[in-house]
Amino acid sequence: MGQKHQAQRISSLSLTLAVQVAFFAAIAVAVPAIASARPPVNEPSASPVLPNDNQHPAGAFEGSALTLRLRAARGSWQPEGPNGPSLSIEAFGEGSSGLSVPGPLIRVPEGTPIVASVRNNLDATLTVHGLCTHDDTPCSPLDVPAGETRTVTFATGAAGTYHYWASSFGAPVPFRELGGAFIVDSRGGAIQPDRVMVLTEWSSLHPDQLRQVLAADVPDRVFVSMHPGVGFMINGLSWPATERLTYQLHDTVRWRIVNLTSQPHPMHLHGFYFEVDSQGDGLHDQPISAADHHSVVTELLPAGGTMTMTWTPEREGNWLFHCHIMSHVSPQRRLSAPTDPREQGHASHDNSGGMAGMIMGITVRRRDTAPLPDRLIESKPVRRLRLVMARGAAGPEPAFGFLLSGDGIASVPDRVSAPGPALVLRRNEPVEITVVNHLGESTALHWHGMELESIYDGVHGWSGIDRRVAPMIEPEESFVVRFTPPRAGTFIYHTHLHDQRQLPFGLYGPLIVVDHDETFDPETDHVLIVGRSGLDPAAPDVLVSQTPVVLNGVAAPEFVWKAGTRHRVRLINITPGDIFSVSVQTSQGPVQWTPLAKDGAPVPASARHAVPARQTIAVGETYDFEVDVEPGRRKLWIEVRSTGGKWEAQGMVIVR
Ligand SMILES: [Cu+2]
Repeated sequence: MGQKHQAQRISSLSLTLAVQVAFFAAIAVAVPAIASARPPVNEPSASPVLPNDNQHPAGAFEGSALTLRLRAARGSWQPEGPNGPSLSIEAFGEGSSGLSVPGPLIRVPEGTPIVASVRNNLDATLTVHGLCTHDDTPCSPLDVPAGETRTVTFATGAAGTYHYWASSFGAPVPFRELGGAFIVDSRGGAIQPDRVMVLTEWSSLHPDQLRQVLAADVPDRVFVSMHPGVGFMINGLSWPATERLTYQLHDTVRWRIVNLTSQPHPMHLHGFYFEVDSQGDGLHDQPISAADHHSVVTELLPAGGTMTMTWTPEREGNWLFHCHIMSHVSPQRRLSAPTDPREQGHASHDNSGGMAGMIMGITVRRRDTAPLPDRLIESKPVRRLRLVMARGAAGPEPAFGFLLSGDGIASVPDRVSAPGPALVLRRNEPVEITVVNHLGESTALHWHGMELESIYDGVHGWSGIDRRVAPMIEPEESFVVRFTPPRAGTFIYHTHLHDQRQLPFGLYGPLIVVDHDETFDPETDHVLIVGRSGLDPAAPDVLVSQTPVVLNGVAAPEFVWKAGTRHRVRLINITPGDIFSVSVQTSQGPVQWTPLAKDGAPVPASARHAVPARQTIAVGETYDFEVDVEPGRRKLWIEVRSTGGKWEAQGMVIVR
């Protein structure tokens, strides 16, 4: 099967999955936060469910075949560590030994015969998915009645990153904790060291409630009305209890990410680019050919999807890998003691950076013999800028924004800009930005996509080296950030406070880096930055999807583009948690554009050709396109829709 055909097949499979899980789509952004303070009471007799770091394959070899004995049972799980709440959940274990989240790791060389038995110690029939050969044949689920055991024998199929999962209430997609990674290593050749991360999603709803959700016309509304607690975990733990990964400078880091949740997750790596080596749907895995490789800082992992990624830590210090959907990482996802967003200013003393949920912390250490990491070359003239974070117009809700001044900025602005102004830097030119906080509340500022030193990365209480970590920027204080952008492209600056308030109040802006010989010409270079504005008045602590989507800060912006010339469009999504489809079109449908870059890195040559101007973009992603606008007057429309087709915002472009 051809590369392209295969890729299409995978994306259509993902699409089917996406349709199946549409009822879950709005759940995580709409969950009332404080409800998560009520986890179910621990069952005193329940066996413990331990986190699984996926470093020890399950099963035993009998001859050349792997014999695997899975057991499903109810147990007691502490995803926030030994001091956190105990949750009664259904989980898999191996043989008669302990239960774990994720379930036991299945990891075998390609071609290994597998004899897998599943013992069901739950009180309902268990439907098990994914215990199949990974090839083009369909995978029939295995039903295991309560109290019984079923055995299947199958071959591995192709090498890749897969998963298995089960449900005791007929869930149509991977959901909850009954599941694990299924890795098939290539036959022959050394196995490269890697780590496997399984993402799971917990909710406090019991199976009867979930069946009601499944049967509802508007399932997310029913889900929210039940006020569930919700959590997001990596390898069975929620930040800050997640495992800390430590690497040496210049290591090659390989990760396999397995999404066993009903939600897509735009996964973002701070400070470094990564390459996506393969993408799959749990049953199939498609390697990405070397010619199609490209570097990203954020990759959208579909619900039930998998990816394999590689990166190289080039600078020491503390870094993060996390989902960029705010409600998957906000402090409201803490099950033990959800933090009141308004208390966030005082939370800088703990080690959570004001976050919880789907986050991994990474520490990069210097080898003794390693060359010094790139530092600001002090002998070069440094451009000095001042970026003031301030309140704008008074009203029932604060409007937050920025004032930019300094070297190369023509005049000091007389009013606060929300979102912030395009901060235009030059590649390889050192810059020093003094960030001043006049907000009247604490904040932190992250330079999204920028390859800089850890201390300047903007995660308060975490970014930095050893004990020298970035502080929270307290009211009326400032923080000086220094970096030298190594590549030209489209990036973002945004608050790193995940209190669900500062971002929609306007604390974000475009960060543009131009090459030595380029100038940023707003006549032909257009930034389209998508965000959301304000809070839902009915739920002041929680952002729900009814808040307005804004394009460059307004619902219906107007642009003037010069006719008969080539334009560049820089598309940025920095909503709290949306995945949108953005198009540029006439009444006849989308115009044509040519992809240039994603996340500030060039797209592969194979993608540089004119395509209809429509792009799916998740929060934390940026895309650059080139558009040739024909001579003559006309109108173009920039449309922002949900991936389900719902209209969200629209900009008008007058071409003349
Ligand atoms: Cu997420």
